[in-house]
Amino acid sequence: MNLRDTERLDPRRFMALVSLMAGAAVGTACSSSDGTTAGGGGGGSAQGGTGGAGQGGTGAGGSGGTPTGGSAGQGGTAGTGGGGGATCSAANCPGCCFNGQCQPGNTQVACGASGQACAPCAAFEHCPTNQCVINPESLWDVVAISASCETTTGGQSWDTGGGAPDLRMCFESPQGTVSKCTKEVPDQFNATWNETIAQSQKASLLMSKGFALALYDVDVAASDFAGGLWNFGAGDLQQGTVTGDGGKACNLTVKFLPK
Ligand SMILES: [Ca+2]
Repeated sequence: MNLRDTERLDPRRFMALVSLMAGAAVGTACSSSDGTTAGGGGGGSAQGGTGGAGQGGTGAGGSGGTPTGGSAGQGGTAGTGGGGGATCSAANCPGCCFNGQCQPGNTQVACGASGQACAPCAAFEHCPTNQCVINPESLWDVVAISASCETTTGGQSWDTGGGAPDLRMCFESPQGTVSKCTKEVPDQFNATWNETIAQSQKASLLMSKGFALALYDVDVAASDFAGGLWNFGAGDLQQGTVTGDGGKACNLTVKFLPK
């Protein structure tokens, strides 16, 4: 049918024909629309399937092989490094060695230098320069242990009319200023006290020159200086027990006890 045919149609048939053509057009449009939708849906499914398969394949390939192999190789290298650590020594470690590993070597619990084995310091020590030294803040008790005197002092008898000295030991801080003394042991050339005459003294004070331990022969008029110890150093504190006479007739023994 063409328009020339429709020109010969009577109006009623023409309208019927127009309605029929409109219906066909709508039908075609609906059919076309459905097809397109169905096609689109199908495409979407196809794309989803392809995408999923592709990703799955890629993932399996990635995790499966080559990267894992590479990691294993690195593990082997690390093992070699551990072997090197086992030979921690002065050649490769300025600090100290612990379990084959080089440590800084400047802590109270792991102190040392030049590849030495790490060692802990005593509680009264610290390790600022890779060796254990007295911590100036550490606290100590000072114990008067004993004294032992010659029978004369400077060729003279100890007391008027002869006899032995009357001994007591004193903690002086600063030197020359008596802080605390032991009890007096009268008329003896030797005395033993084991008395604490200073408590909780800082090492920084004990290692200074402003502190002394002095032994006196107690007299009614004025006590005579009979021996003394002063100018203590870190070695004295580490040694603990110190004996000396200060150039006088009596030896005295003291002990430093860390708190
Ligand atoms: Ca006396």
